[in-house]
Amino acid sequence: MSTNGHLTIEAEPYEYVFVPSETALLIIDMQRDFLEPGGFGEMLGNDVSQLRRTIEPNIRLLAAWRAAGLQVIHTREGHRDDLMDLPPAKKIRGRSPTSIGDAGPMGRILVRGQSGHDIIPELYPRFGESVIDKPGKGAFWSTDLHAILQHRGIKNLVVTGVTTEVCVNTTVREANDRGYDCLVPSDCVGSYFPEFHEMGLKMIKAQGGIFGWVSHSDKIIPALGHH
Ligand code: C5J
Repeated sequence: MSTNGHLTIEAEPYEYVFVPSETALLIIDMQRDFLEPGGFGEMLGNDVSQLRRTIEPNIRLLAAWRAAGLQVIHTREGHRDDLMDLPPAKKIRGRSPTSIGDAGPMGRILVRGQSGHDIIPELYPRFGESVIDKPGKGAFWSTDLHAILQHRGIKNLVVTGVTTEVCVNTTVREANDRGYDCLVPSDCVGSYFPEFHEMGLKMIKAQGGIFGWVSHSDKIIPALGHH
């Protein structure tokens, strides 16, 4: 529904209202090392099919978002080549014999410039779409994302990507504290652990939308046609 330039999307815990020109699509960490068979995620024993089911809905939403001429921002989790921004605690967490910065199946693991760190070809950023390289789970910490959003007049974020309970949830919480209204399409986010995905979404929309709203790309894409 479109009223006075505002679009209304069916969502939980209640409808989500936004002005398209003040809303960015923020795609979190759709990186080869997390999603592709043979990548770092799978090397750790994770089932990448749980994340790969988000690719098709993200392709559709991104295409509709681009066709509507709206702003798109991508993020990548990773570190400097010299690892000077890698907290020692993050390096040793998990006690894995192979960790961030080491040689992995697609180059050095989560190091900027390596092929495994880059965004999957299906959702590759286009010219004019900002890419935020983030050293942490949240997209705001130690990045210029907030400055970019402020300069571009963004008040609302549609947040997609992986993983639901880690980088998506952390980013939505950071955004919420900075005054952004976040909408998360459930089919466009995913986790290696289905139960964490489900609870991650519940946490966002609980208590009257304590961190934001949850909907589905099938609700968002048709609405963009009215923009
Ligand atoms: C993200 C992670 N992107 N699970 N990272 O969620 O470590």
